[in-house]
Amino acid sequence: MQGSANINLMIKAARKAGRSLVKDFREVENLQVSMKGAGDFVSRADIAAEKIIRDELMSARPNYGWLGEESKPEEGADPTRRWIVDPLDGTTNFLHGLPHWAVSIALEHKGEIVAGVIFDAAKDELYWAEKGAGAWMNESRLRVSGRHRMIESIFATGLPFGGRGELPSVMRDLGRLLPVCAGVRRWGAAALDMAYVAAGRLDGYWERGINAWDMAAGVVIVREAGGFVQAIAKDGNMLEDGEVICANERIFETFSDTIRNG
Ligand code: LIP
Repeated sequence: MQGSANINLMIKAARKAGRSLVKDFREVENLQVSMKGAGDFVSRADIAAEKIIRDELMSARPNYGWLGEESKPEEGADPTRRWIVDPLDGTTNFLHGLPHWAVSIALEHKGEIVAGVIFDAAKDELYWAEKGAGAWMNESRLRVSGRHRMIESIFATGLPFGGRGELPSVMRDLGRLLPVCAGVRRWGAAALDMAYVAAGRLDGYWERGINAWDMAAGVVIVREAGGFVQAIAKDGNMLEDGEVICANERIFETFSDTIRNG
């Protein structure tokens, strides 16, 4: 599958950052770790990976804006386009030696995510999509699952850490969902949860209290794989609200009703 110049640039940056992260992951016990807030870690690995991505993308497209987890946001000379980047989604997994983390890079144009790359470097699985061109994992086309019965479906979410305020809502969500589905997973990397929905490994995913960079690339990848993605609040804006719900198109309505209305 041939991609555009932008997606090729994003893939190149994700692979380069992925190589640096794999090296750091091998010696993870030697990394200096600091805390940005309760339960929110950062290490030399995240910062080095973000620099690699930023250098690649911003030298090729100096007029685009920038929003990255580990650096200051920047408005570009072209105010309609910006990169949205999480150099290491699943930092807590990474720092505990759990091989479930990813690089996530998205391109937004006029408020819409038009291209996304999620690279699971530890498993060499590269998920990517461009609006109108389908979603892919390495060379294979992605398609969401076909399940339509809640009781046969599995979902993923994130659990708020460090005293974050979403705990009561998440407990309420779980109370509504667990009795009617086949299971709920918590893997700790939002970008991969969305990639797994696109790949049909999960039937749906929702999470409250995350950031634009955790979900941006996943939005276009799930949509291009045939799934639905929305803000949890019906007329909300996912990236601004930091809340997202997605699923295959057959189960989305029942799943989102369960989360929204019980
Ligand atoms: C993490 C997410 C995880 C979520 C955490 C956190 P980070 O991103 O991917 O699923 O539950 O709140 O945001 O901080 O590792 O990039």
